[in-house]
Formats: sequence, C-alpha cells, structure tokens
Amino acid sequence: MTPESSIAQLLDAFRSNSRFILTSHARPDGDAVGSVLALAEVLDQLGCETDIVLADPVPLIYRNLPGVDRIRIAASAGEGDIPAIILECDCIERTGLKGLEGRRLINIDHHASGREFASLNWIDENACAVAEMVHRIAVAAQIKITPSIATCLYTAVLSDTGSFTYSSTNAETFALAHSLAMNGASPSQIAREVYFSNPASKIRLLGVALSNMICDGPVAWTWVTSADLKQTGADAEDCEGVVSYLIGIAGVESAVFLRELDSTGQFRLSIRSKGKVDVAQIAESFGGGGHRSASGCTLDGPLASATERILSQLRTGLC
Ligand SMILES: [Mn+2]
Repeated sequence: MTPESSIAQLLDAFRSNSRFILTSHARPDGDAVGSVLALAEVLDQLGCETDIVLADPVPLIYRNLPGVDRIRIAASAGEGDIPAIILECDCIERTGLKGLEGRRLINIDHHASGREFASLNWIDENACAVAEMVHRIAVAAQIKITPSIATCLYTAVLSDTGSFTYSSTNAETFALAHSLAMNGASPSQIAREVYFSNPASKIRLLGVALSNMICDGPVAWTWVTSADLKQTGADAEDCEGVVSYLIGIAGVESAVFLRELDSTGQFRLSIRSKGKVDVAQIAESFGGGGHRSASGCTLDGPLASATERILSQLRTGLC
C-alpha cells in the first residue's frame, strides 16, 4: 500500500469515529510521548474525543511538553470497544496495556520489526520517527500545525534521530524540522528540556556505567546492577542514553548496555550499531525489537550469561 492510500484510510477512520483510545509503547520515549500528544491534537481538530493512555510515566525531560497532562497512566485501556490507535508498537503487548484485545486497532509504526497486527496498519520503516508520519497525517488532513503540535513533533524527531545523527536522518528530516520551527517549535528551548534538564542521579549512574565499561575491539559493553541504581539514587529512566557513550568510541561497531531489573533476575538490554551489524534482528531473536542501529530486548540473568549471549551475537554479526 502506498503511504498516500494508508493516510487516506487513516483519515477515513478518524472521520468515521468520534472517540479513540491513543497509546504507544511501555517505557515511552520522546517519539512515543511527542507523537501521541501531537496526534491527539490533530484528532481534537478533526472533532474526535481522545483518551491518551500509557502504561508507564512520561520521562522527566518530556514532562513540560504541551498537553502532557492529558496523558493518563494506567495498566488497562479500560472497558468498552472504542477503537484504539497504537503508535510505535509491533504487537499489542508492547503497549504494556490490558484491555486492547477485541477493539478495532489502528497501528502506526516506523520500526524495522513492525508487524501488521491491527485492522489498519501503516508501517513506514523509512520515517525517521513516528512523528514524521503524524505530521504527514496532519498535512493531509489540512489541519493547523499549532505551536504545541510543532513542539511535540520536533521533540520526537530530535530524540528519535539521536539529535539528527542516525542513518534515518536525511534532507526530508530537515525539511520537517524547518517546517516545525516555522510553526512555532523552538529548537533551543526544546534542546534545553531534552539535554540540559537531567537529574544529578542520572549523571552519577552514568559514572558507574562508564567505569564498568569493557571495550574489546569492535564491541563495547557495560552494565549496572540494581544495587548500583540504589546507591546512585537512579531509576530506570536515568539509564536512557548510557549506551550512546559506548557506541561513540572510535572503532566500536556495536555496543550494549545491560541494566539489572529488580527482583526478576533479568536484564534489560539497549543495543546500538554503527551500521555493520543489524541489531534489530539480534534483538528480535531474543524477543525484543527496534531499528537496524538501535534496539532493545530482555535476557535472563545472571549477568555473565546474559553478557555472553549478546556478545556472541554481536561478534557473529561482525564476521
Ligand atoms: Mn520512534
């Protein structure tokens, strides 16, 4: 299906329903939060009532986004059969929400691991962020791109492209950024919120992670334990971005950060690649997902065996 016909089908659905549940993945990132907020405002303008539900809280750095108070944090989408729009997920389980089964589902995603699990699916692997797809919907619907929509979408694009550095960044990304800035997104203000508003606990945790780091030829890895988190006063959210420092090392082709999950004995992995290794495929083989150059999955402990399993995959990928 062409993007144009996908968008036309989406707009049909938006115009023929007056209420929607809108959600994205558990542990939401900038694209998840920015895109749900922007799409909710698009739906407002189309005359729809939208209930935004996320399974996990909005990270601190996105808490000043316009409209953020509309987001309800809940374990369930609730009762009833209102259709649900799911952003950035390859299956309904990824939302972390109960109560989505049996509803009419609309799936908008840009992951390599994207799957057509809904009755209406638009998956565009070439989009730099789901925010780019939301923008295309807004333009096609001829709605007004308000400063708040522009701010949410710009934040999503900025974070999902790694500050305009990932391979998904191209001329269209900058055309989009230009258009959003023209419509009221402030690049400096958004950068201040996203990059210069970290809690001290995050930087302390980063110190621990960097001192644990092992760099062996083209592969770098590090970890933090639950005890490290406790000691630094950090939480799961503070672990975001640690892996970027590892993939930032010259000569490193792939990197992984392992975070011990409380009580389960499992580890959450963030995996990055400069392009030679397809880390989406590796994450998928472990039940996770993501993009060719940025992905994640969960592995059973102990640490030594989780590390061995992921490293052997990364090394095989480099052969
Ligand atoms: Mn995304």
